[in-house]
Amino acid sequence: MDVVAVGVGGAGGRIVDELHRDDAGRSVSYLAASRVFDTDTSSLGALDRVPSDARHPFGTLEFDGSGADSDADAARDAAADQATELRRELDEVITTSVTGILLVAGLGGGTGPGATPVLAEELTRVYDRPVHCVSVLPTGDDETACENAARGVEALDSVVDCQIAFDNDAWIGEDDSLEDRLPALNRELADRLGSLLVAGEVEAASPVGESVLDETDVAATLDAGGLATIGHASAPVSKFRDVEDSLVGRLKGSLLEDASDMERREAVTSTLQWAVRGQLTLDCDPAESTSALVLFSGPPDWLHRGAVADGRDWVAELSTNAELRSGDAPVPGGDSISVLVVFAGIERAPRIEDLQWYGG
Ligand SMILES: Nc1nc2c(ncn2[C@@H]2O[C@H](COP(=O)(O)OP(=O)(O)OP(=O)(O)O)[C@@H](O)[C@H]2O)c(=O)[nH]1
Ligand SMILES: [Mg+2]
Repeated sequence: MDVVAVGVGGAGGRIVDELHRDDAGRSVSYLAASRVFDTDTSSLGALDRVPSDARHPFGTLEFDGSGADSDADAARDAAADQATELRRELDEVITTSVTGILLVAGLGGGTGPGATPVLAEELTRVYDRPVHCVSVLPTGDDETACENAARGVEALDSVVDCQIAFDNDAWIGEDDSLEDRLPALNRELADRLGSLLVAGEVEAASPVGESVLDETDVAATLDAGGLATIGHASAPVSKFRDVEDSLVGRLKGSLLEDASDMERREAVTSTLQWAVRGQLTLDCDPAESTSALVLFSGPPDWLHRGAVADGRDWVAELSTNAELRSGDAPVPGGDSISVLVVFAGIERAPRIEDLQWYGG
């Protein structure tokens, strides 16, 4: 897809910053442009990759440029007063080639959950493009944050096409400090979003897979609405070579085309299982999804046809109620195998039910 990413609030801005980094490192670009809106001018100033003229403070009269301090109602009112101005900042970048608008916000503070639904409503009113939101959920120890998030998820549910959820709580160990972990979490999230947004965007010169996803498959998967969760795993193919750790072994290991049928099968199967059973961005039961997507990529020799077909069947069985789209993307000369899975159209997930208890 070719998206305009719009960060709202501190977390939104930092994640859009990471999307720029991710996009710059890929051979095909998915990021047409970005904008970041915040009530806090110092958060805007601390961004790295988002161009300066793409950073816009708002609500400066109300908040004096120092953020909404978790007051989501006040942030919503400030955004509503300036909705037209904010949307106009996007007019010049939402060109005909743009296939979607990706809002990004942490829903535990004030600016994110307050302003994002207002902006989403304004954008869906004016543009005939899908509007998706990356909704970051707070950790479980702060009541105000949980209440803001519960209300934010609900307000966004009625205005955006789909919310791709990222649950900080599931990604932070008991002894971790959130602050220390944020850069790594933002990188991981940007990497998964990037992998999804480039799925189906192939370089002209690259070989075609057995079954190919195109960008309309990504849009159609997210079109299921509700919540979406992304799983991803990647492993060097050398990991699946049964070679002793010796010089001879390493030389042998570099001859990837020598991999046995069993090694190639194992590489596809275990990477898929890590993608689904490792850490999804939001924990959920795939059986709750109404649409799903799975994409296998790696060196052409390693995309074992039988294992890819079995893997697809396995995902279809887990997501029994979902329409499943799948594909493979050969990466000539690549040295790792990766699997991306998406479950969308989810209405129920344990963490969302926890949050609803606060927002009820
Ligand atoms: N994954 C991730 N989560 C973040 C990050 N920064 C903050 N969060 C989470 O998102 C929630 C909202 O934080 P911010 O985005 O800073 O809040 P805000 O929208 O700027 O709202 P105010 O500062 O109150 O105006 C916090 O409760 C954290 O759980 C980030 O960089 N990455
Ligand atoms: Mg802030």
